[in-house]
Amino acid sequence: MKKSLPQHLIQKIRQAYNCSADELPLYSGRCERLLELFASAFPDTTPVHLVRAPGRVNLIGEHTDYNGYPVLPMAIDRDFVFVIAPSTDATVELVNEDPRFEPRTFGVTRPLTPYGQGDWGNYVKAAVNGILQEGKVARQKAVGFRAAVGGNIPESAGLSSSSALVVASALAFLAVNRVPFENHSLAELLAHGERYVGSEGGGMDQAVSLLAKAGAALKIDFFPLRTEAVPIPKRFSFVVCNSLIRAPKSEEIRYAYNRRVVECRLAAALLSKAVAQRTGTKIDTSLLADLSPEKLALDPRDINRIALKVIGRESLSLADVSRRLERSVESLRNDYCKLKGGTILDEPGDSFQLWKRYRHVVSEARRVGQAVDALRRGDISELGRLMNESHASCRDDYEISSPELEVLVSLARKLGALGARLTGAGFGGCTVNAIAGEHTGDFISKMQQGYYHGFTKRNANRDFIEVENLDSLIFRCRPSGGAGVLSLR
Ligand code: ADP
Ligand code: NG1
Repeated sequence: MKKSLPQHLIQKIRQAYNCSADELPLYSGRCERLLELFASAFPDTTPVHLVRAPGRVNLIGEHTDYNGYPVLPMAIDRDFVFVIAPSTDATVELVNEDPRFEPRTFGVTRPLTPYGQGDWGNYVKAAVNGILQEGKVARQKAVGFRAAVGGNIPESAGLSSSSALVVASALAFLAVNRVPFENHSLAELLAHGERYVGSEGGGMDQAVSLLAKAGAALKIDFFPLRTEAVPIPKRFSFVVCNSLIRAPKSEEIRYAYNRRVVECRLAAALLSKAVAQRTGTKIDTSLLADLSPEKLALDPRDINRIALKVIGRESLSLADVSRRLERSVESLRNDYCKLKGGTILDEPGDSFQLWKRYRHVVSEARRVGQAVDALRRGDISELGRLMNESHASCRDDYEISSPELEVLVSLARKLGALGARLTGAGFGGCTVNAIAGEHTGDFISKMQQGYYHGFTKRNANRDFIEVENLDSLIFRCRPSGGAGVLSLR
């Protein structure tokens, strides 16, 4: 039976998506479908809340978050929506509108063992586990929930479908347990909580999903988490293009991501020792942002010189780093190579690339500050220039681009993008393109023609997405508001 939404909810949905009355059915229709799914899966239960958590596109500031440096993402109008009600028996019961994701049920009063790697239920467990471990909800008194789940964020594409799922799950669990929370501390809790799935991610995705403001990008600083909305002029347009290469955080990509986290920690350890020797102050950190020119009150050129001297341009083995730090390889493994859950990252066959990683992170951090200024001034050309520089640094120094992403960015620039860069973790996934608003339609249709219609599978070993619905592969992002819980009553 068709379920319609109460009027007060329709108004709130309009606000959340920052949409016009004409566009409303697109969003409200989804909620209605989920109400129907809930009714058929749980016929004896009345739904109580609607939970929404958006994905994001990162405009600039890639792989800076776990180094303590800022980022500049915006939440997008692709999200997770849950229709929920409390359960009566301390279990979480999930049905998903997408049949690829099978129903999941788990109890919340016992320690939560993960499902197999890559299982969607792990992101829900990650949220519940994080909240229980922090003692926000007492395990023995915890109430579970029943949820009809719908998500339309392209997955494994650098648009943070996983974190949006974690955030929606956390809000659902807190809502049924009637636990109040503060968004900044919840974002910090969930950034740690998501490591339950095995990658050492930073805190950008959970923070923007929870704290975004409609119509704006969000500058995020870390340790402690601080956010500042930076309005996006209406004449700017940001278009996402999917490279058609899936970048799931399964074995290979997870290793490549975690490896970079470890490389940055080792670079910070070397640099902090050298700076301490030079200034006579003891600094013991594995966070590059603790060694910024502002924090050290040193000229950036001085720090750069010290870094080049202590790190050097060549790749380094753990044994090399151990000699330079005068510490055992074993202690370095424990202090810098340990991942969540205690596993130690294997040393890469081609050794660690510390100089390139360091150079990317500090230059990217500088670009984020400049990009915030450009956005505030309404200078889209300058923002685009910084995005192009960021892409080059991600490709050459951080080595997270792919042949398909390269084709996409160069085509986009030829077709009028003022800036084009990979977005998110990289290794595939999407690009983000800065376009002058009036050219958006033209840009999208030319990109469809140039990339998607002519796409050939160059390398049969890659994990491709089939070109079916172009609207989910190339689209203009609407800067949307952060996650929330709406009452259905
Ligand atoms: P991303 O960059 O999108 O966060 P990840 O590879 O880290 O990519 O996470 C993607 C995972 O999130 C998927 O493998 C799946 O488990 C989960 N996921 C994404 N979309 C959905 C969905 N609509 N329903 C259920 N789970 C989803
Ligand atoms: P995506 O693109 O969602 O996998 C990851 C990290 C971010 C950040 C970016 C790179 C997670 C959950 N997210 O994002 O924290 O480091 O890569 O900028 O691991």
